[in-house]
Amino acid sequence: MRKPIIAGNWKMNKTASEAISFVEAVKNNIPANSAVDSVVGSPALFLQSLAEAAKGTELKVSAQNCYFENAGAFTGENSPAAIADLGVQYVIIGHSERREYFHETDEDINKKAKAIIANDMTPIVCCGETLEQREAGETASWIKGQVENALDGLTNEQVANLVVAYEPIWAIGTGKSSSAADANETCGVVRETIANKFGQEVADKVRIQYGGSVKPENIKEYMAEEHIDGALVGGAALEADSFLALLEAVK
Ligand code: G2H
Repeated sequence: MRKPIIAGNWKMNKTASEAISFVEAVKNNIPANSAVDSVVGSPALFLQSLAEAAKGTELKVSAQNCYFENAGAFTGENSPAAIADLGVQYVIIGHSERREYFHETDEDINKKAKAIIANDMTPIVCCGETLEQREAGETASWIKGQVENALDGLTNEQVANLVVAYEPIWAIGTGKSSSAADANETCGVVRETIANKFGQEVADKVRIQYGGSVKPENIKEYMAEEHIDGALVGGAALEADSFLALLEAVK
């Protein structure tokens, strides 16, 4: 049985006081004996205060990005070693917004995955196709390539313990969610790709999230699908009430 994982991705939203208010409102209200991992993905600026505020609770903190070197002359970047030292447990990598606006490549994402794991954190590795690719029937081959490249060189154990987030780009922040059946089909492609490269046992363990306009009203449909083990949620994870409603829906 794979434990469900719900991760909020705030993107570039909130001030420091808004971020802390969210964590204070959420951290002690996570469903008791929760059968779901609850994660909040914050801008780097607030990671330290959020990790301190969430310490000892069921709420875990995620960065939205990091660099792949631990230290050096990389002006403006954030070290995975320094992020881990704050008590942060997850890092989202390869989000389509980072690939598109900041020109991140599969190779960067692979290096970041290795650096995150080396610092005892869990990568949430994003993949997803554009509308043009979907309409051209290229979704499966594109996702297969992204997953193979992102995970290249990792051990079976490392892959079994990470999280993959499938986010069709055309469903991100648009209100146009993928149907649960379509999302499941592509999450199945992710699992099959992992099975072919790392073996069925690893594929059975790895957790795969769906992301793209998930909200409390539709999350149950996704979670009912065979290959969907959680959600990466943007807009509907910005407010504490909505985030808690997502957790309640899957507990
Ligand atoms: C997809 C998702 C969060 P939203 O990017 O990663 O955002 O739920 O707003 O579509």
